[in-house]
Amino acid sequence: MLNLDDHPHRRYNPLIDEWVVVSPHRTKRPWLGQVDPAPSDTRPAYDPTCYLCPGNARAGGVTNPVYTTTFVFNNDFAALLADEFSDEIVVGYADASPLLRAAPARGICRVVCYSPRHDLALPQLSPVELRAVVDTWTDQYEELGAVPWVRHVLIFENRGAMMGASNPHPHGQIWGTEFLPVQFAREHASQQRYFTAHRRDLLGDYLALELERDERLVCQNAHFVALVPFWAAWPFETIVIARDPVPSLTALDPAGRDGLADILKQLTTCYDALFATAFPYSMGFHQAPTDGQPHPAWRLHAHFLPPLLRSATIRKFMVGFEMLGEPQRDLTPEQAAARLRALL
Ligand code: H2U
Ligand code: ZN
Repeated sequence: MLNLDDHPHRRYNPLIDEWVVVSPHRTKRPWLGQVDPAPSDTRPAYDPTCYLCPGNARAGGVTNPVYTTTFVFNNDFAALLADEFSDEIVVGYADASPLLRAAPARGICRVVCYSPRHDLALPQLSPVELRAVVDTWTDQYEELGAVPWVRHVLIFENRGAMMGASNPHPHGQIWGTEFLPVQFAREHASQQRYFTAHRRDLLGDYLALELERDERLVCQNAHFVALVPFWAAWPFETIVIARDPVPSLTALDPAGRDGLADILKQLTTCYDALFATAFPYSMGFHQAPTDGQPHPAWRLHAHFLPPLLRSATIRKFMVGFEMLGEPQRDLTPEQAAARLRALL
């Protein structure tokens, strides 16, 4: 029988219909790589040169208000524009070869500062402050989703220079788009397919399995569960799943919002403790498209995709086989979950 703790194998990711190679036998190999000390991270509460701190000028020339809670603004260097659309453009593409396809991409890009404090991050925010972040995300999902042509809203955060964050001030981004981005579209299709076949939602069934097996759970509360998915590609990747069949942030009641704030604090605290560093990651929420339709196939969840593997400076590279073949990991998701759980 295939022993998932010992034998090289592949695991299936039903959310995006992809496979990942797991090589558990390799975690026993000797490690000769260097382990560097964690980079020191001492920041002032206010940085006069930070373009996100209250009262400071941004690169675009606008001055931030002296905000005291969260603060949202339109990205001064937005990747997508709201007015970049006309029938003329679309007609132009109609003549192109199927091998030279293009499509208009309309969008609204915003930046959300989580706190006026330059030196804090999600794990250091108080439950009340974290709840304000959850409320802001929810309002933004609702507001951008209400724009008639916006069909999808992605709330995400790049944390740390390793993940390309341009500034350590605690912040994330929100992109409302007319198109459904590919990763989201895959999850959308998978969840729809599953719901059509079973009349139950994919992540609800998956969560029930994980709660029963108790092998990959990291932390939980009455409203959310954080776990290392069976098919995790990044070493310490996690997924945060709503216990109730809520398709989006807007469907959470006040207790659910507090629950989300709490699970984010628990999980990011574990992460920072793992390698005694401000743990870098890309994280983001997947939720129902904003097309005004009911979405019973959808369950609100967040993905945390952190690159670190062995220490504050030794990361997993998704290169070679991963880029040209499919993702590969050594540490098993079960081992990763046990290590994170031990830090609670
Ligand atoms: P990241 O750290 O995740 O890259 O997000 C920072 C965003 O902030 C980035 O998209 C925007 C950048 O365009 N930005 C402004 O809108 N105004 C500024 O003054 C600097 C950065
Ligand atoms: Zn700042």
